[in-house]
Amino acid sequence: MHNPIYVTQPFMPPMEEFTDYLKKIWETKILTNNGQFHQELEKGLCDYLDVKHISLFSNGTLALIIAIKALKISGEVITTPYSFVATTHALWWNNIKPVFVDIEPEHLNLDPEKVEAAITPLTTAILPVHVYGNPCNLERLKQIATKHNLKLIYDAAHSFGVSFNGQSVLTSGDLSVLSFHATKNFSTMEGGAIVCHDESTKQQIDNLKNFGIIDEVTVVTAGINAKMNELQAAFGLLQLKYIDIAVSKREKIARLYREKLTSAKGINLLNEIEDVKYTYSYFPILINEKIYGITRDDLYDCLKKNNIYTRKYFYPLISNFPFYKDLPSSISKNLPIANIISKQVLCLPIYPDLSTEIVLEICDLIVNKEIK
Ligand code: T4K
Repeated sequence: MHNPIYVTQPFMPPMEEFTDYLKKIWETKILTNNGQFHQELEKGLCDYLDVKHISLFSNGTLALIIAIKALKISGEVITTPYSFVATTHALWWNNIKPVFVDIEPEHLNLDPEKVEAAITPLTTAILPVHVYGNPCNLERLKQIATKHNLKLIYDAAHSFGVSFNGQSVLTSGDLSVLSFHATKNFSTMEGGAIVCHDESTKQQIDNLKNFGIIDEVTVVTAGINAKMNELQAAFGLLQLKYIDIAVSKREKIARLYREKLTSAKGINLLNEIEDVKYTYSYFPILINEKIYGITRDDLYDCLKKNNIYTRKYFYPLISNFPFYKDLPSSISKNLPIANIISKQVLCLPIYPDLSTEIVLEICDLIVNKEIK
């Protein structure tokens, strides 16, 4: 049998090229605090992502926490239960009450049509997620946020390089937050970023991630330490050099899955949205056990026996974790679609070095249920 196949693996650039960066770091002895590579990566990402300002962070979760802090959000925030826990944890770290609203069934993002009913006098913001890189309904969410004078922060952890109608999704909302974790399609090992639209917000965010320090004798706010270091930034610069190759390999894998699984009975794929440029960070399938014949969990176990490690992103729902389950908005009757989808979803392996042979093997196992 082949080696274990994981849901993802980072794209590793040639090691010699990283050694060149290491040599420079050893020469200059600058390891962190807005060093040369940090500055180069911020500039490189602004150019590549076609955004005005970006602030790098040591990870995506701290970037989310600071994004919420920077906009002085308080009270209640409307968000999705169908995400990685960090989305809601970032609210908790800001003493904010999460208010969960259900997702729409087509692309599994926060359903804008259900948002307004959840707004109260305490609501100050909306925190949606572009789940698996499928853009949320940007226009509708903007309308609602404007009408009710709410801030709009997108958790764009899955949306590196995604654009809609030729424009980066990161330009939507007040702020967008990226994750550059090892499992993401662009990685700095651990890392993240906030995208904002003006210089003064960027300055404020930079202050918040660096203790509030302006210069040797000036501290303007009670900031935290959430800086990206030079090793992370150097790795990011190399990732950026190879990102288009990495994405095109992912695209090939996604197309092959689509071709082989489209007509599989009981397996549903998410439709791609027209005019979206995808970067294929995840490949979710939904298993309708009545038609497919076995449950999502059975399929997960069977693939595992074949050394293929899929993931149930996102099960359990955030609203079902003990920590959040007693919130009024967590009751399952409020979140019927999210509850159904989280029991059906399975994310299949997708990463640049995944071979065609393995993708075909995975598809065969799923379609023919020839699972030993
Ligand atoms: N918002 C959203 C919507 C997110 O999805 C995330 C993170 C965040 C916010 C927070 O951003 P960060 O603070 O993480 O930057 C993973 C990641 O830890 C997490 O970053 C990610 N979302 C989440 C969806 O998935 P796990 O617990 O599933 O990861 P893990 O360690 O089991 O890795 C999955 C597979 O990847 C492994 O089986 C093997 C492979 N792998 C993993 C690592 C860490 C590697 O090949 N190399 C590695 O170094 O959470």
